[in-house]
Amino acid sequence: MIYSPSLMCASCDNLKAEALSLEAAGATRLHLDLMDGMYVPNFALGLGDVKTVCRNTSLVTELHLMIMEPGRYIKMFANAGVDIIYFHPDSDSDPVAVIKRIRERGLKPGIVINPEATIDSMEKYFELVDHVLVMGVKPGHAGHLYLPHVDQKLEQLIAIKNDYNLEVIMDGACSLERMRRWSHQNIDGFVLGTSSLFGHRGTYKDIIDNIKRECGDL
Ligand code: S6P
Ligand code: MG
Repeated sequence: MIYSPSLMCASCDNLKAEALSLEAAGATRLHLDLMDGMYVPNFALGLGDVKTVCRNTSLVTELHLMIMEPGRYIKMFANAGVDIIYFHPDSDSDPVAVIKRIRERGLKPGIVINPEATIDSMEKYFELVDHVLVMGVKPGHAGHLYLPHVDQKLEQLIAIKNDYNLEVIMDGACSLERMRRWSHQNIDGFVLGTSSLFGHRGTYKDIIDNIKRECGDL
């Protein structure tokens, strides 16, 4: 199972130390949220933060772009050192070209499925990408409530993911209880935010160990 803490929920005063301690605590990937105030009404990490994290971890890094026209910036983010780039297909005029550009840089492409998007409308991208991030909340903020209708879409996606060799990760409102449930249903991983990791009592190691235990990984 992939456990990918979201650095926008960590202490931004010292992202290097946060990345190092999350890695030491047993995180298996690091999730980097980047916003432009246009595609979503918020801002999160910046390019400098992304570079800092990538420079200071040996973990795989996944960049979640919540920006308009992400295709313009693939080279910039590839140079920053990320391994996986997710984008929202409705944020670009030519999503297939974005996927191609990500691959040309030697990175792994992924798409993000918003709560209101149907699996059917996204299926055309499945054979082109390696990763799918399913939003359990509206993108743009941490700490929001899970939207229960996403359950049905996750089930639908999990049922076909092997046909396309896709990795499926849930982002947003991944509580301990929700992760326990989905870990038994062939999901590949979770983004850990305020619902399970940040702002909770205990060390990162204690909390991540407990999550792994609940998901049958320890
Ligand atoms: C939200 C962003 C996410 C959050 C994370 C927060 O737009 O893409 O990656 O950082 O999901 O988690 P939580 O548990 O606070 O909802
Ligand atoms: Mg995210």
